[in-house]
Amino acid sequence: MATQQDQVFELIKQEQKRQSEGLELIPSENYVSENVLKAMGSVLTNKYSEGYPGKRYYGGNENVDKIENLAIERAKKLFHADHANVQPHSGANANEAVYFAWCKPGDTILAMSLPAGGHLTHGSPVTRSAKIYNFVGYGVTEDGDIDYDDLEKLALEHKPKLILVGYSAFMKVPDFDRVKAVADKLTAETGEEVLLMADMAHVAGLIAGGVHPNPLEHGFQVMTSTTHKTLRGPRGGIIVSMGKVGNPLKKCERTLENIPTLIDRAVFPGTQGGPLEHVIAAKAVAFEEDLQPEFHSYAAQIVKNAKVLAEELQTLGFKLQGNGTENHLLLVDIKDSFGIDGKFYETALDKVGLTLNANALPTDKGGAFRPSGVRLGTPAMTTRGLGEEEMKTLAKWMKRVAEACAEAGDEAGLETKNEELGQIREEVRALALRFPIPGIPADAR
Ligand code: DSN
Repeated sequence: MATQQDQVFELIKQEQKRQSEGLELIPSENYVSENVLKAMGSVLTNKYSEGYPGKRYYGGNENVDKIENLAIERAKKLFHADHANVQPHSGANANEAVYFAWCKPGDTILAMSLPAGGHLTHGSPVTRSAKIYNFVGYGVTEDGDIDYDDLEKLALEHKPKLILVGYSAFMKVPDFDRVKAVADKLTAETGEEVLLMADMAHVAGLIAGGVHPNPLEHGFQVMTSTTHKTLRGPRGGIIVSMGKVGNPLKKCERTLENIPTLIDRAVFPGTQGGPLEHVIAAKAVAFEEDLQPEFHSYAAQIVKNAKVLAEELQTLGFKLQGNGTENHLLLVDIKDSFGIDGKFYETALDKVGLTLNANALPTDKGGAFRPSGVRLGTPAMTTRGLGEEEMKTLAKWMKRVAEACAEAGDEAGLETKNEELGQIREEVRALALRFPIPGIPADAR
């Protein structure tokens, strides 16, 4: 009989097969390189290193210090930042640390609301942050852009300490200058500094690859991100910022200039303990990969693929929020396009090896479990080498599955479509196997 450990490795093998034989359309997922995997699976996981390079609370950190410094320097170079904190365990932790660095309990934070396309950690009532700070949510216009007039009106009315631009289901390029002008107007009125923060988790790789503006070059002081989406690193978070870099072990005044030091103190000891140095090493490896010229081509191809996919889907009758995309992400109104809900469509696509997620639309009536939309994107497929031709093939499969769903009526009715879905599954598998995933041994594909 297999031991517990054997079962884990068997399940990892099955996951390798699932990833190899299907296509990943979830816009927040990607595939890391073999070197990123190697760094993550290293002995660095054995080490405690609370504190920062040169200022640790444990001995034996001479190698870890050098690794963390490499990650910091590479992140600064990628985003043209004065400072980088590479310790956040996730994007959620990164966001929480920034709120904690700058705001006091009860302070107001203005962020895009979740239904409009914002993120859970931007003030959803179910989160810890929302119990500490007073979040006010701005919306999007009918064509899917930020409602800048609404943002300005709410800013002048609620006088936030922090304005946050960032999102999980948004396909436009934000006008950072416009938001900076709102913050300046607010400061002129109140005499108080306003922190401008951008959560660029979805598009950080596009920024690093030079195909999306960098908020730090448009008057924002802080940018948070996950490292595992378009940046193609390990699961984790980072915070890059502009300002004076001080000693993180010493208290400092709450001013915009001191933001880098306030953030360091908010990450450790404010909100986290020991950093995950094996993950930080993998971040350093990924950032070096992101600094290479090939990464610029990769980022440009992500956007090109997304635009082709959007056009092809529209030609086939899919209605897209925002009438297309300016980045890596598409939001499809599947209810309006084919009369089926997003969860049903997600389930049917899973059966053919195409993975995406059901997603609420800004004015959705379907609720969180039966939303009218699905969200998809091109970063993972582009890493595997799929190009414009494959995007057209993908759109056709999506149409066939949508029609099968419409004819089947509901999940139970899909049984009658087994033959058609089985045929599409074989076509998807054949194409997927032509594009190997980095880091997966050939015998596991
Ligand atoms: N869960 C991520 C996404 O899919 O967008 C955000 O944290």
